[in-house]
Amino acid sequence: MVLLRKLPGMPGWPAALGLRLPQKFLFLLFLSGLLTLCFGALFLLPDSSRFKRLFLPRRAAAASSSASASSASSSSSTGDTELPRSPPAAAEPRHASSAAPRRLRDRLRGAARPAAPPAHTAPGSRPQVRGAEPASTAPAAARDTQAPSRFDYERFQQSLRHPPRGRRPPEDPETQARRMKVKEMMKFAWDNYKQYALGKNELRPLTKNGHIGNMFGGLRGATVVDALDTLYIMELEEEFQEAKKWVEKSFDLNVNGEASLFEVNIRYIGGLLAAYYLTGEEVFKSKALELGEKLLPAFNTPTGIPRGVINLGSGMSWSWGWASAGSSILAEFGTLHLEFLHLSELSGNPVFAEKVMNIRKVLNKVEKPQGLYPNFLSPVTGNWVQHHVSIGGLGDSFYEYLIKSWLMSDKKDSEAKRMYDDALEAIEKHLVKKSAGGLTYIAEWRGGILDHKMGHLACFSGGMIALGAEHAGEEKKQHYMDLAAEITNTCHESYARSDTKLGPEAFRFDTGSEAMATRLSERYYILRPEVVESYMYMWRLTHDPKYRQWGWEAVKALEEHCRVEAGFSGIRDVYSTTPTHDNMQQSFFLAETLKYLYLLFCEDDVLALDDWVFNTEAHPLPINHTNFKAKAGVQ
Ligand code: DMJ
Repeated sequence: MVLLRKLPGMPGWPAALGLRLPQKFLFLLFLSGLLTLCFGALFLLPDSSRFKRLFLPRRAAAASSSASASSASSSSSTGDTELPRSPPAAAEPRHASSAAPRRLRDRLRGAARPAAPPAHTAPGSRPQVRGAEPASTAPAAARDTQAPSRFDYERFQQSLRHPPRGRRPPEDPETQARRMKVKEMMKFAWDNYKQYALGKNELRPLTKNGHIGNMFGGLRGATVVDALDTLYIMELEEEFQEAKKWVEKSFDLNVNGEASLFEVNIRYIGGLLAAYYLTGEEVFKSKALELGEKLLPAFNTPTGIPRGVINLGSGMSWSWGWASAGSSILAEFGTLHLEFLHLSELSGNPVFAEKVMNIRKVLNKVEKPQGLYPNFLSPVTGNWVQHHVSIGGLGDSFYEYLIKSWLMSDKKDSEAKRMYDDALEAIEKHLVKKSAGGLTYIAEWRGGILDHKMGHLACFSGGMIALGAEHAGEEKKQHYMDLAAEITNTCHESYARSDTKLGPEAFRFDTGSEAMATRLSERYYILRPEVVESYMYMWRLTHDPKYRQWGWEAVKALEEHCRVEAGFSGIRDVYSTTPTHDNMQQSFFLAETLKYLYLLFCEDDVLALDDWVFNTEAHPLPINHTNFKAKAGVQ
């Protein structure tokens, strides 16, 4: 108004309209009211985030839209130097409204459909944590920023066949006591981490301080994020709230360091996704989506096969120095599928699903020696770099994610199933062997020559083969169940034959040794989960009590040799009755080892296998009973 009156040759509006003083006053009042109304309306309009970016300082606007992957990408293209550095993947179609076909978007808007009646009503079927707020009851402003995805959390909850924490504790008192013992171990591990290392990545239980390491590119709190779902499932409510509070207040994603794409995905993205699906707390979803965006530049290679290392700040990525000829690792680029489909599901942005579907395309194109998948692939040419095959380290979770992709798609992703079946057949033909003492093991393959060694990591395969056996053709079912049982038995032997009753990092079947480490450098145990993971699956799928017994042996050994004054520590030699400690409480001990042990002593409806698949860090991700939109990518 002031400006208008001063413009040369232009009288002020009221004067121009020939108004007197009281009328002028009334007119001004009316005009200022009108202006206030218009300004307010901009913020109330359905798609107001665009206007918010105009009016709010850039940083605040970016924060308000970080809940949606697509809006995050648009704010990163502003060129504002105060914003987190934008990944150079901006050319990707990220926004659901522009890139996703209408059909997909419509399916995302599940709200229009009538909600199915709840499949269960027992306590635990709804978020039980204080302050939990399902997505559909989030404040209007928060809903605005998530408009592209509109993931219907309540509908998802209703699709579950069992409450995630089950309906009742085990009836038999011994099993119940064992379950409570594992819960106590988890509380002990968490309490000590909280006291001495909260915000660091791991606890050093001997020196009572934190460890940061260089695997997570400056991200902190690996133990917090890895522990969230275990705390929730074990009903450690207070501890869960402590962990959640840390994520809300202190989990900073604006970091600038070199991260392992694989580790960030399985621990952080997997942990956050699981925490979101279990509780409906928006903070977990928005952090997972924001972090997922930061991983995308790793896929900018000639083939789309991601490189192993990424700087989360600059988006630059490269291959591990130790990986031959700049290659990418099978178990790393092959262990993204489950999490990335969920990122697309929750964000409404198909880009994540597209990235992992492309990996599959490349793998299907390249020739497999004897039907096997070597561990090193060039992200430039899409060819194998070395013919080393292993179901342990470097290969392991690639196979795991094939069968789990099929299960997670509610058995619709037949391509994944076919790839798994073919891979397992080749593994059985070329790598599965029987020792002189009758133990079945899976050897490693180096250009056609067998290395008769099995790593602790390879012991997850008992559980995986059992999980797949359930769904194999009639003629193969029993055969695969037997194979799974034999491998799990061999892994148990590697524990039983040590002085601590804990297994070594690798054990061999050559030079007269059977299921024992022969090299000093392979005698350590770092609280790994794979053996008890297989016990858990074998128990669930056979109900043979020996698996619970073996799990209990592991609990006792952990208590005796790994529990120290301020937490749990790995040990350097499983064959020593007085082992020295490595002073490290790994985050996967809380995410996996203790979770699988706990589930071993639960009823089958706790994180039931017909509702959930576990990612390779034991974070539960839901099976797509309600027709996840990302499945379109699969088709
Ligand atoms: C975990 O981080 C995951 O299970 C991964 O797949 C392999 N190794 C560790 C635990 O041993």
